[in-house]
Amino acid sequence: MQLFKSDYYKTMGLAAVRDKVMDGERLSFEDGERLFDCPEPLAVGALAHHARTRLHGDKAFYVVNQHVNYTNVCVNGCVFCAYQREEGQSGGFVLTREDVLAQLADASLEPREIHIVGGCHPRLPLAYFEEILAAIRERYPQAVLKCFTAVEISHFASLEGITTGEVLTRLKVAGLDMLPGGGAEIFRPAIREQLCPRKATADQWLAVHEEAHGLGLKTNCTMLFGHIESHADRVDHLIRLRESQDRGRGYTCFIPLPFLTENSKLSIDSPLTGLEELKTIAVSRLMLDNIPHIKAYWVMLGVKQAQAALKFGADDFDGTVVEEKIGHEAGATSRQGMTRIELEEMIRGCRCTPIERDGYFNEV
Ligand code: V47
Ligand code: SF4
Repeated sequence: MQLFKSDYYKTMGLAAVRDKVMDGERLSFEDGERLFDCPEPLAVGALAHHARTRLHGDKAFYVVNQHVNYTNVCVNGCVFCAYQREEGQSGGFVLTREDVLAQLADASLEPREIHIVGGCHPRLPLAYFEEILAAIRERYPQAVLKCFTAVEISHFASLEGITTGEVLTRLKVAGLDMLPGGGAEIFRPAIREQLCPRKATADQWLAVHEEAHGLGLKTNCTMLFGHIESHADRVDHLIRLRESQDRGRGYTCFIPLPFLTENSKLSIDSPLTGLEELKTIAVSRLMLDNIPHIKAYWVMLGVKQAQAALKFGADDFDGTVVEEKIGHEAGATSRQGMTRIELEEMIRGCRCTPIERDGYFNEV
């Protein structure tokens, strides 16, 4: 393939990076910056596609899953978040355990993954979450319960006056299998303090994931990009995740989340281009050599961009989702939910082979 010729990469300033990718060698911080500086996104994308193909061939994964958001009331008030409401503010909601069960039942799916997250509510006790998990565990024994971000786990711990380890242990007993990847945002303190000064710090976020790994729980991880962060901040974030994975091997999937600007208090000078989104997904695949899967989250990317991402390093299309609030409050124009048949058509449309998976990425 012309794109892989070393002369071509020499003109892009990426000859050494190309050789490392071809040899399966780990990329450095400077390599990550060089990839972002490359003027030609296709050159970066081709390397990421090579790395993705080496891992997964032409497979693209999807899951029959369902998202439930139990509350939008949150004490953190992150500046980018269009979803959050103050307690008592109009539009605020809290679901009861019965509401959660009814939402799951309404979809008439047999989900293999149930994704439950919400705001950091000032008063919901840990018992509320234990009861929800236990009830779902009983009704959906086949589903992987991927619930509560590290930020929520830290919040539950401080409300209850117990450690995050105790929270994780109690939730695991109630039925928790996995933590979703949300709340990571950007780790570097100078950016995090401007985006979300009240939520768990980067060190706390990483510590909760590593504690979860120690308890045998798998987790995902994310990066929110395209706001006030620099390329170096993105590379730093990816390397911190890679180092964390070296310590515990518990991360299954990385989800790059492009910042959606609607209804947000955060105004930015230059919104992301589609190519910058794709390049960031590609650099993520290349830097995160120890995280098996990269998700093209169609809800936030839009379906067509998620399809393109499958050629820029991503190998997972997420799933049926059913109803999503966080991205849609922020202006996501993607629809609510897709069927298994539609997901397979989208994947085949990119000449990839659709593979249905469970929450742990086992093929089903
Ligand atoms: O933590 C909030 C992000 C995340 C905006 O683990 C925004 O499988 C863009 O983490 N524009 C929640 N993003 C979503 C998430 C996720 C989604 C799907 C699968 C998994 C998984 C995880 O959404 C938040 C935050 O980083 N977010 N506001 C916004 N305006
Ligand atoms: Fe709360 Fe999460 Fe929104 Fe931050 S991103 S305000 S923690 S709901």
